[in-house]
Amino acid sequence: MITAQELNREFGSDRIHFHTAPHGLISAELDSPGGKGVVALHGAQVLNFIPKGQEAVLWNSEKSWFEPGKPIRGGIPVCWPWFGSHPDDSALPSHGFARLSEWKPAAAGECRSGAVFLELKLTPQMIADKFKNADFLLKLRVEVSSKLSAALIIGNTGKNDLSYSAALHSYFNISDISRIAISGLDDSTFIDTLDNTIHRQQGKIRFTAETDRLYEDTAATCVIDDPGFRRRVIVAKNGSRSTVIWNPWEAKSRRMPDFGDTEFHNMVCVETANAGTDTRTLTPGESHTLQVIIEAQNY
Ligand code: TA6
Repeated sequence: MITAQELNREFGSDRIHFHTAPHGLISAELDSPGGKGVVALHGAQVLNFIPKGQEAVLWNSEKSWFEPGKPIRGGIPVCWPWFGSHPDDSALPSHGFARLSEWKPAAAGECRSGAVFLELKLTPQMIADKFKNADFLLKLRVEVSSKLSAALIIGNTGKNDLSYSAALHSYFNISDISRIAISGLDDSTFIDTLDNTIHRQQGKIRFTAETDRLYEDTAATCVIDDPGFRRRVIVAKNGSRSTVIWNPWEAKSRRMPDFGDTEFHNMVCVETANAGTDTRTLTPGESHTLQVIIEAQNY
């Protein structure tokens, strides 16, 4: 098991530092002039993004697990090779195995722009036998500046087509779910996954109850307007034609052991996906990049 000390020797710098948290998981701190990012090797999960002079942009549950084989509740979970429940076997973990696996650093450093980057990788050889179902190379490239970019690069290294669904399942830190509004999906069609009905979005999205929607055929940038924090959080994307919007509200929060009963007030998910009709198939040798770019603007 590689140590933070060994990782600092190979990838560390005055802007990149690996450390082992009390719960035993290793994460990297990316410290750029414009802001700071924290990325766990477990699941290649961005845990937080704190632009200079701002509140944390990403949300983390106080009740999150930080254990091998379990998902971390918050930040940007990497959902792959399936989004939601497995299409054929509901006994398999929700949102696939990428977020449950230990990824390895592949590259780290500073971009000419001054952004600080870390690249993590996952191969079939690195995952538990029960998930050995394809030849793939996954990379997650995180770049931190005054913005945060997270790009999941999926490569088909096998001789057969590779089909999957995916999402960068971003949890955002907000002042109060009943005060925010999300724009950008106006007029888009969405599936309300709570009752599988189809609707067209009229105007901004506001929250008064459990909300779990898959917006289809949209490459739109979403904007979370948060008057309580006096800021807009801009969620742009590339390589995605589907966006999921989720808040569990109270009853579902109480059913999740790794989610505080009242934490739903202070989080919302805007998820950058390849899900629903936007699932992808890669031919041998082909790759695809699913990217989210996050920026917070005070007002
Ligand atoms: O955000 C969409 C969703 O599929 C919701 O239905 C909810 O289950 C959420 O993901 C969290 O899933 P998780 O497996 O992380 O508890």
